[in-house]
Amino acid sequence: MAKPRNARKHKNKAAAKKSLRKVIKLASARKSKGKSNGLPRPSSRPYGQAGKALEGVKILDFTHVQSGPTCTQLLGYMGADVIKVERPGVGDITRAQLRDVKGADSLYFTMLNGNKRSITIDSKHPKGKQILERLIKHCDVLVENFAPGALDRMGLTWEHIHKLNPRMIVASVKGFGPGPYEDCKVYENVAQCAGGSASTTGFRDGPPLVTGAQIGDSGTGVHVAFGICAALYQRTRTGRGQKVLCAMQDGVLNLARVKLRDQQRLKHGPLTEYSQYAENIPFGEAVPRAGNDSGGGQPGWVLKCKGWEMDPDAYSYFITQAAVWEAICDLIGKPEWKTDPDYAKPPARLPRLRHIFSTIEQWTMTKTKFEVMDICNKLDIPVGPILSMKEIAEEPSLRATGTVVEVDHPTRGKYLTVGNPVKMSDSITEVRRSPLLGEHTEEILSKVLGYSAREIEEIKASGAITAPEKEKAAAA
Ligand code: CAO
Repeated sequence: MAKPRNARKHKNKAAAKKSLRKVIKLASARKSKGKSNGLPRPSSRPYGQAGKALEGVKILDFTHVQSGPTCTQLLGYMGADVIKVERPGVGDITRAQLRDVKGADSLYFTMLNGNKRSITIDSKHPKGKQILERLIKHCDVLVENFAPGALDRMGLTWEHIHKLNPRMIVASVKGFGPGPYEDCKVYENVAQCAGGSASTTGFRDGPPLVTGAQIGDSGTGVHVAFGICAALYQRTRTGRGQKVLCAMQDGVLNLARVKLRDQQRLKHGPLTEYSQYAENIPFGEAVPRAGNDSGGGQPGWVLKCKGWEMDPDAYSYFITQAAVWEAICDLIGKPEWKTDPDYAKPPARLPRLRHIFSTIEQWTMTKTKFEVMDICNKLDIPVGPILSMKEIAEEPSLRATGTVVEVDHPTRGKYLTVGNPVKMSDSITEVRRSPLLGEHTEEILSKVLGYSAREIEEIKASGAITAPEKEKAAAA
């Protein structure tokens, strides 16, 4: 039976309205997609309250000593959930190294393992392996710095990990990359020597020197953290993990690259900014040690300041930057050097740098290093006081920015640590103390991996997360 005309008209109108609404919705979705590139709209939350940069990223931290822990602590500072796996009863070897408080975790450990949770697992125990495999499935990144081959010997080859979790990023620190030394164990100073830092550090007439900054360990940890963040970003497109490797030799060389620059410059003549040139001492085939010469194009040197006779750190670094040469001449009472052809232009000054710096030192010795800083900075002359670790520890501005942080610890009390040196306006770092050995074992087994209370009791009884009494006693 035919419908009444009115009813049909009504239905057509409603359908037309519906399809119009659909078109408008589609168009506006396309429009907003086009505007935001398909990415989330900017958060309306105030800066610093929209979570942390790496929130949601889960790190299986299989690191020890310094290089790996530096990396995972930085990731923790950025908001990642870092689960540190340690050997039952012993833990990271640094817990007991260079101990200053009897029975408490050392500063070596506590200052490199903040913002982490600790679980003890015997990775060679069959049940321990099962737990590790669950962690691999749960986490985004595995970071390790075992000796070459150790991870494979645990049965955790790249192929196996990738099969368990194709999205997992496996990041490693090793001493050397593929080549003649790839199987060697490496510590900080070995890397400084192999990466070109030691041969170019120190005074020309002395032996090679290692630096106080841990460029081999901590420096490589920073490089790996960078690699992990890049791999996480790439994974958003590819959907798969990858291996990330930074060899300590390569990390040090990256930081010493200006010396490889100078090695190549040597072919074209002497390195005129090195004091050796001013002293008329011929250059050999390799970049020499340059004492306190500046590594850049502006000559510099360390100069004594008032009190140097008693205070080993009463020194200032002074840079004779060409742009402020006239101000330097006025400051040190040598206005005639502004026009003297032997001093007025940088190339003329190069053979006279020794005399120039000793003349400037006559002036700096009349001032404290902080007075030198105040006076010179007003004139735009680049200088730097040689700060002792005591001065750095007590410096209020470093406390205010969170670069030096005091943390409370249940067994050792308060200690200072270095907070996040990278400041971000929308990812604020809260520094948390390092965990006690195995402090979060049960929490991770139950809340992260979903083991039941009965299963946890079985795991405990199996010996996979607890150490034999002998080992516990040795570690205490
Ligand atoms: N359960 C059971 N066994 C564990 C374990 C756990 N949770 N964690 C580690 N182990 C085992 C490893 O499997 C390894 O056993 P195998 O030798 O049988 O394979 C053993 O502990 C020792 O590991 P390691 O060889 O890495 O440690 P080491 O003290 O002998 O060497 C270091 C230390 C740093 C020289 C070496 O790890 C290395 O060269 N790492 C790479 C470079 C690096 O990071 N160096 C910087 C260190 S900071 O100065």
